[in-house]
Amino acid sequence: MTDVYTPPKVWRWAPGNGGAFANINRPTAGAQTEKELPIGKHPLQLYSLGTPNGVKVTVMLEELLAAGHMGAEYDAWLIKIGNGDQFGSGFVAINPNSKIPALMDHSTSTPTRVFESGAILMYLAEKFGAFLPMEPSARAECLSWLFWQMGSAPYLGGGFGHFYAYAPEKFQYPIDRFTMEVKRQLDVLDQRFAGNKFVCGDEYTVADMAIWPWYGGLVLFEQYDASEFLDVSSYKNVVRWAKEIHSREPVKRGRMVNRVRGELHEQLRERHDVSDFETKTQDKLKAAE
Ligand SMILES: N[C@@H](CCC(=O)N[C@@H](CS)C(=O)NCC(=O)O)C(=O)O
Repeated sequence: MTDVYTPPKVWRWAPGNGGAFANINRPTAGAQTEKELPIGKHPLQLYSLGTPNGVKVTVMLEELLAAGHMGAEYDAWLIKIGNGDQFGSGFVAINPNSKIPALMDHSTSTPTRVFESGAILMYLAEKFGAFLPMEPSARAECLSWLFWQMGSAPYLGGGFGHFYAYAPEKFQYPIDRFTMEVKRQLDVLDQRFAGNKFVCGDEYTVADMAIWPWYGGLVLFEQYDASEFLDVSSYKNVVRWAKEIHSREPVKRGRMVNRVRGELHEQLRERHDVSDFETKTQDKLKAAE
């Protein structure tokens, strides 16, 4: 590193010092604009975007529906975080932390808000009695991996992804620091999947749904353009598990919802009905224009 930064006594915000996310990030919380959220016809209203944190929840909802839990029908509304939708008053009322995903359950006597993807997965698993074991030891194992993901992914996204892919300049120190950590995490998973079909054992659970969009994205979908840099193909057990999860139809559908990047036929920007997968993907909407 050539430039040496000496921190001032007191840090002060200068608009624009947030790198790639400078336009939307600031050091304060709370609503910045008055904006109500739309409410659709289904019991569950999801306000999200097809990032790894968003995909966890749409995969869970599609899995619940595929397993016959029709109370999991949902409307998925698009929150454009690049435009600052997460700072509208309606969104902040559901998530004071202004981050997707956020869920409202209108089937309870007064609507229930849930934010943080791990909390949403647990809420849905408990509400429908699915994808989270009941037996205490198996449940503890599952929750351990679910919370492992919640603690680990910020090193992958906020640490490695930010400094390797998004930071305005490449600095060796943070890239070394977070690459080492992400490779360690991949090795944790690789060792786990050496003897287990799914992360908690034989059963597919919310922990797999939480881990897959992040670490599956890394080994299957060139997340951060880092496959070669991280030598992801050497984590053979993670690749085997990631492919197995991706072969599930509900996972394929969940990955399409609120997606705004990639192939047009894989982008279902808003989902209000199961038929939308056939009729409302971006390729179909564009062809009808
Ligand atoms: N721990 C949170 C993280 C959520 C999160 O970081 N969401 C990002 C998109 S993946 C976001 O909404 N960012 C908007 C912002 O930072 O203003 C969760 O798992 O729900």
